[in-house]
Amino acid sequence: MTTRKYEPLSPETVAERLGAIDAIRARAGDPAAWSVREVGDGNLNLVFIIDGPGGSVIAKQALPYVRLVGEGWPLPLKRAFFEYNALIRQEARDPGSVPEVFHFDEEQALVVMEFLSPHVILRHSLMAGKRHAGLGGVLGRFCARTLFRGSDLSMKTADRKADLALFAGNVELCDITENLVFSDPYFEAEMNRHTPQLDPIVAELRADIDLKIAAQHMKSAFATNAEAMLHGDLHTGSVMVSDSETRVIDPEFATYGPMGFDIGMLIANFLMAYFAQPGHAETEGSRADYQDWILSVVDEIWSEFSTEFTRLWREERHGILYERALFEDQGHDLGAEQARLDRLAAIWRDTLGFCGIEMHRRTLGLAHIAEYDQIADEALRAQCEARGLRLGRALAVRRATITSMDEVLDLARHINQETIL
Ligand code: SR1
Ligand code: MG
Repeated sequence: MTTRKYEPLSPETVAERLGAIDAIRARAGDPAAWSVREVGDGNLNLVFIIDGPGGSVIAKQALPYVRLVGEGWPLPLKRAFFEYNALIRQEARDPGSVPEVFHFDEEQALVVMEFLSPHVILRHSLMAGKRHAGLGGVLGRFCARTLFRGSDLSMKTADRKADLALFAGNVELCDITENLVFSDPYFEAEMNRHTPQLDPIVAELRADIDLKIAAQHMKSAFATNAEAMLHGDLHTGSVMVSDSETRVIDPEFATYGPMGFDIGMLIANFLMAYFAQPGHAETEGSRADYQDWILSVVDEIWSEFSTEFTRLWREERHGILYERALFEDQGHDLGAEQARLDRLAAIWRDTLGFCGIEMHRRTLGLAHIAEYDQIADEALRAQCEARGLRLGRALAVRRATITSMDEVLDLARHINQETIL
């Protein structure tokens, strides 16, 4: 396989092309008995489940274009290289949080990894109204560990700079984020789409100078503040859950950027799932308790992130920043704590800013969320989306004055009661 020129796999060719690879045979057994399905439902790649007599594995292969749009939008295959490199770093930084990688082939843009079963994509669970104990804790700790341990707070200078250079090559995927997330929602970009009933609100948002400035400030932070290795696309479609376990998948957008980007994007997707619940309720109001649960997960993500970040700051701050020689070693423990609080406050502001912008782009841009899109009743869908847009605007523009998660959650509850359209 390694000597062969890149060629997309198909269910019919997988056994012949991958059957000789020991790492895969060891998990799936005799290739003659494999059964292969293509199950990719994301925006970019091919994903195959290989079921064999020995077990199942996932083979994920990049396509040379954006699957969602087609061959008219070419995209380099090297994103598989960034995904592989991110996965092995995330596993080292937060063991057990991501699927185990069994095989990587750079030429074929192919990562073969653990098949997570009986896990489902979290987004589907959020539409079905299913709860997962401990979810916010796992995700908050994942953010704290991968972000802290992938930053100057933890890494030695040579490793940090080598990784910064490595992930700086993920140019095209950063370009997608820079355009699709931070700019396209705020003008009539070609690939945008939105629910027609939102027209007046969309016009208002596109005329909102404070909002456009906020979006560009956040874009500037994304493009210039190389604070930590990010997952880069941490939404609820990048999380798989079972009754007892949560795993994070799909880090092909990995890059160095501000910590608040991952946390903000993640929280935004929970908040949109919150506003979407009336569109999935069995009877009117039947999802009220479930909405409370979603907000409790948001609360837990931030509180667990802060707690774990604090622990790591005190126990693992061995990188190039805020050296102990300047603080604890001189008896200035309180100074180290002050610096930690300053850093957490900056991450919080970024988190709110990125959260607000993500809520806009998933409603107005090219890439939407199933929680909204699957609401068949357009008027109801628009009402849910309008609430998300309103909260998104408040978080992005007022990110410097909203100082607690309680304020965010109260705002969400309040907006959830409003009739906007
Ligand atoms: C063209 S790619 C559109 C979106 O899909 C990915 O999941 C990212 O979120 C990207 O912005
Ligand atoms: Mg993805």
